Amino acid sequence: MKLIFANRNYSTWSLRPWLVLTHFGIDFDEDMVLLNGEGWKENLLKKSPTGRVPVLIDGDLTIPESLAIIEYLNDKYPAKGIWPSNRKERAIARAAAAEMHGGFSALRNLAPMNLRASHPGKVDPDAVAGDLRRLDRLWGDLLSRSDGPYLFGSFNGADAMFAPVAARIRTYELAVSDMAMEYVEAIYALPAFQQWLAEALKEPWTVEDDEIDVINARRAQTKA
Ligand SMILES: N[C@@H](CCC(=O)N[C@@H](CS)C(=O)NCC(=O)O)C(=O)O
Repeated sequence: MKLIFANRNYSTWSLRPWLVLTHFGIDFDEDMVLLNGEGWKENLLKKSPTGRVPVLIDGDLTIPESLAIIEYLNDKYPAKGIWPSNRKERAIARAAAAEMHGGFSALRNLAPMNLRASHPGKVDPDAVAGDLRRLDRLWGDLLSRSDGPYLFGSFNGADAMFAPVAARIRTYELAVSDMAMEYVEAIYALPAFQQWLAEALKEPWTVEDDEIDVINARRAQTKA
């Protein structure tokens, strides 16, 4: 089984299935592609039918979507607990994961993951206030039910989906509840996350489109 993924510093969708594979001790090969540099998109299109990553390849099967990869891993390794074993809990976990996959667009567009960076105050708080309110509510409800430290007690697929949000909260020092902050710390404490972070910090590449100063300058131009 092989996971094709991109720049660890920036690639949120890559991080999610990589965390599941690594945390649950599933053996896999890595194939890293770049989201920067001459011909990067052509290279990506040669490896991925969607021109995007992550892609999981298992024999003759190609899965080019993060959430579908996590579902496949759960199907293939049902005893690992990638989703909760209880049917209702599993439905709640899947709903949270799907909400992350399809929602939180302000956070995703205006606060790109940039693991090496520290940019407090550079994200317009009003623009992301609605997403942060929802996050506080969702994480708060799930953590109160599970008693933490992860959304369903121990780390699972839902936490993998939200891990890049934890990184954004740290990088931009976004204002969230104390409970959400504790959850951010729990994500950072996960050995698999630390492993990804350590590799990310070694990367020399810059993806301009994911740099907050570039995003803010573009927003200012559009408003002018
Ligand atoms: N819906 C896809 C999104 C994948 C995605 O947008 N990946 C980014 C990297 S984080 C990408 O490949 N970007 C390249 C591009 O937009 O050309 C998923 O969940 O896997």
